[in-house]
Amino acid sequence: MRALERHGFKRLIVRTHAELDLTDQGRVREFFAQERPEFVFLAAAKVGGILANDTYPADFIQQNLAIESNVLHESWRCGAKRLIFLGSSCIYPRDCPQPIREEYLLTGPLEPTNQAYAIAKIAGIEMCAAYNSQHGTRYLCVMPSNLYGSGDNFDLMTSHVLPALVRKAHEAKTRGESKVVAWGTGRPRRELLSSDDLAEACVRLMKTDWEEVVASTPSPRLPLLNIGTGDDISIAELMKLVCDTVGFTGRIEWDHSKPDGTPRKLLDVSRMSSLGWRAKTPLSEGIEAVYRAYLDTEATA
Ligand code: GFB
Repeated sequence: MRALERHGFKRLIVRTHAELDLTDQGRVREFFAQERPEFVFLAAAKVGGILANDTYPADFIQQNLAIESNVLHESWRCGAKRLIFLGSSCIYPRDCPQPIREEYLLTGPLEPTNQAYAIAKIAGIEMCAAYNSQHGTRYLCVMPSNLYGSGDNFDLMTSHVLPALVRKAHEAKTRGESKVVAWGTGRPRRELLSSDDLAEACVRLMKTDWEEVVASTPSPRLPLLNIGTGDDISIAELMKLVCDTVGFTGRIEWDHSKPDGTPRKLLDVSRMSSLGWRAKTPLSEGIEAVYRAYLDTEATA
């Protein structure tokens, strides 16, 4: 929303989850028939961190398949000009060469902890390609790396790594604890992208001539672009940066009973660079912003 307003778009049509359940086919059909949007950004999804994905695979696959099937189909029926479908870097094979190119999709087994979510998102990519091929739609799929940003989820069981570590370090500091416990071994590496940078990339892509966008993807049958920073960091290094930012000086311990997940999922971002876009938020600034966002939620809790 902030990126669209910054680019001067006025007629923004939005609904909160409470106002419109995108898994409800009838309600989605009514909404699209009534609003007839020209440009659709499908960012809504059932999302969560590694433990949530590992614990609730049925929720992740059922809700995400329903959301994308309803929105992609009704966007076509109402004649939307363009659509951007957001997925995640976990769609790629667990052990594919790094950095990961878009062409590596479906070339190997997935990471088990998020396979249900990944297959739902891969189905969405295939649906975009199929509608483009059969119906002439202009659907583009973008795959961001791990995201952080305002409005993030700080629940310790369902959140992604950065908000979780920020909350854990803050609580350890304010409680005067001597240690903070993170999950896994700390050895996996993750590429952390600001949601504001992702939003800017998506608005720029929507404003870019369709032929130029398609020419930058692997092929019309794979309308797919990675969006990332091009750099990754180990979870252990990330935890050190978070503790420095929060001001926690105690010990960092690792709970090996929790899964590490994919060892690494660094995206090849050369296609987006060739379109003239690069992520610009330094991770240190991002961590400070997440900490400020957490303190704001704490203050209003
Ligand atoms: O961000 P995260 O939950 O998801 O975990 P994934 C990233 C890494 O951080 C894992 C470690 O190796 C975790 O073990 N980690 C350490 C922690 N401490 C914590 C903690 O307190 N909380 C969390 N959440 N992680 C997700 C996929 O995988 O990536 C989703 O399951 C989606 O489907 C998302 O694709 C972007 O990066 O491992």
